[in-house]
Amino acid sequence: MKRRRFIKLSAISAAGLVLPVQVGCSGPLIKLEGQADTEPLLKPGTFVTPNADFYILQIGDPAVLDAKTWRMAITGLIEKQMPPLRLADLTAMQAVEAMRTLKCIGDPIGTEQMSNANWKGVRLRDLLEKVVPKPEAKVVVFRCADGYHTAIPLEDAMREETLLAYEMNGVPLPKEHGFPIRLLNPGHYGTKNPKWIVNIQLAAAHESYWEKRGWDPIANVKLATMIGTPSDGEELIGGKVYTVSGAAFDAGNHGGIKKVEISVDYGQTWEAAKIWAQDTSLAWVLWKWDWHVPAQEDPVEIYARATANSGLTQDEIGIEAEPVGATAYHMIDAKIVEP
Ligand SMILES: Nc1nc2c(c(=O)[nH]1)N[C@H]1C(S)=C(S)[C@@H](COP(=O)(O)O)O[C@H]1N2
Ligand SMILES: [Mo]
Repeated sequence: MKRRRFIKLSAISAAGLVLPVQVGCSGPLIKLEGQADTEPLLKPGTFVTPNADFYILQIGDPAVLDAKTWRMAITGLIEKQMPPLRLADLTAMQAVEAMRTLKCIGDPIGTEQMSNANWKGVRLRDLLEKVVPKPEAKVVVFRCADGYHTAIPLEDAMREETLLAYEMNGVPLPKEHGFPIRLLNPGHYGTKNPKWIVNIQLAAAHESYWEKRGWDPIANVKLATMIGTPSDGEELIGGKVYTVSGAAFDAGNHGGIKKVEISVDYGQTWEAAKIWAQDTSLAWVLWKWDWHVPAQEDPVEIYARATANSGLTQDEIGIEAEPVGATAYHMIDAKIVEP
């Protein structure tokens, strides 16, 4: 029996504070042709994660901000000054709606710090064009009400997909997810998606909260697959069909997900899973595979790997989460039992 070998072994430490995530709500579903309305036996069972189920990670307690008194100044290396922005100034601008998946850089392989929502907000570049960054400005620094701070390259800030969001699944951002404003930075792990923003500063350079603690300043999302069903240690009934299911995501960094494959024979042979829900490459894909479980008692390891449109396939051997995000594919242990 094989277990994963890592290139680099280090203690697992999550970039953020893990709070309990509840399960069990239903949400809207992006359907592919011939697809049923809900997939209650799959995990994730909905394409859009309901707000109450969306993972939560931060360095301390959520900041509690009042929309009436909240202001966000844009400062630093800019040509034109602008009075601090009020929430109404942002909601009066041209709005953009987009599906985006967030994933934590500190995720050990296959854990569930990955969720997908439908967001509404404004393009960051629409604001930056108003203040006109000086030529020396190379990064955009976000300072947050909980003391968190992080920076992204100006080039990334000017991408048309980079959004300042004020709504999540049709409601104002919940307190836990950054009310009133958070950044959605495509292609990048959660660390680069700051919540409770109170100041935006154009600067030449900046060392962010997690970089000071050893984490990757770039934080590009790596190709990832997660097995949702079965869970580790689950007993599967021999002789029946069991639907193995999960999610895969590359945040568009490798051209999007091309296929997901499953192995139940220690990686000797791979079966194609069916992608049953998807949007752009900035959102996860959900997949499933019906397994005719052999009718004999046996321990079994289930592997799932994704291949991106760039041709990159996840390998059994990879790196652990710290400091740049995990890469190897997901494996779980299950057990076939007699009916
Ligand atoms: N202000 C602030 N923003 C933050 C953080 C934080 O600690 N403070 N944590 C980051 C991390 S590590 C992650 S994974 C995402 C998680 O976003 P979510 O809680 O909305 O899922 O928020 C990011 N934004
Ligand atoms: Mo994170």
